[in-house]
Amino acid sequence: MSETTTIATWIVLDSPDEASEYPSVGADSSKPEFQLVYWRCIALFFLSARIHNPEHALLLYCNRRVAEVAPPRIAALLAELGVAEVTLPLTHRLPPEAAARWGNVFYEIDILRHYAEAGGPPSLLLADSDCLWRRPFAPFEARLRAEQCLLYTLRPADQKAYQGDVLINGMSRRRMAATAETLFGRGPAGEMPFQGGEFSAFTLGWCRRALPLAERLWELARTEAELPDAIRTEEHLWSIIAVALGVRPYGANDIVRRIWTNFDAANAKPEDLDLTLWHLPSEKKFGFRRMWHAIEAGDRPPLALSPDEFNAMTRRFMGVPQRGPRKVALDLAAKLRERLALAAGLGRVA
Ligand SMILES: [Mn+2]
Repeated sequence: MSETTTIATWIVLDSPDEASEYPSVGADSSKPEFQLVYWRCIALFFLSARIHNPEHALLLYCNRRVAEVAPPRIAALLAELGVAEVTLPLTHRLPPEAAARWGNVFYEIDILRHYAEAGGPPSLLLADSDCLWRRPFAPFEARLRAEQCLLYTLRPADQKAYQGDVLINGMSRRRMAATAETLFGRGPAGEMPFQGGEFSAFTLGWCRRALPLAERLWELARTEAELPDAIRTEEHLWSIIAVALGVRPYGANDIVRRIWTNFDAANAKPEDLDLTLWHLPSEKKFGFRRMWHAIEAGDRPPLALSPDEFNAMTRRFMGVPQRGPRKVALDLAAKLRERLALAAGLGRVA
């Protein structure tokens, strides 16, 4: 049993009747092209995790057997990297009327429950698959043991419309604060912090304390599925639980950042080069796709890349801190191809 944190991500393969829209990927999450976008992210997530964290256990949660659903080359890479697999059905899904977007994200409750019940590693780090490792996690192990839970808190500058009444992906911060207060007797000291769902790291003990709260919030989310200002995503869950259990805001903000690299909202900056983990939501179909193809076509085995070589690639392919002219041209061409395909009614991933 590893004494270090297990590094995990997840993927849910939706069937056509379960499909929903994911704004930065496409309109139908049951399509193979949609799912391939995520498999490439998973390949690079774990490859970067392994290159920077040779001793850490790696784990993928999936609702199907990886060997049956992953593209064969990606399944082979995951095996070579030593990525373990937990096959876990998705049992927390809001009705389609309430979750036209991001229908899968309450899978994190299934993961919390599985980890709380099955036990195992002393701590779990759960990240979105569209994240890339740039440095080792080891320097933060002691902080995680001391604080029990580290979360990434969005700063007002990182989040459009940050006033209390404004819905952030379907729920206002005012309502999140009131929910924490009403259900768990503890509201925020000042402004309600908004926790990004892309990163959470917690100990087994913390997970066992958080699980009943998550289940209670899930009940509420289901009852309020028709309300305009209610729990819609895992970020609302994390934000409320964090306040209820007194998790310090900004605990992981020097580890990870949500970096926008796309046309109108780019906010990458030189300091991002110091981070341990990059979350790159707008690169799923651009940087991740091209970098995976480059690695697949490369003449060296992926694990032969040194951490520095790998970081040079992620910097170039993801355009952090800025996009080079070649990436700008390729991104524009890819966007244009996508528009043309849509216009032609080919129904490709948008
Ligand atoms: Mn993401």
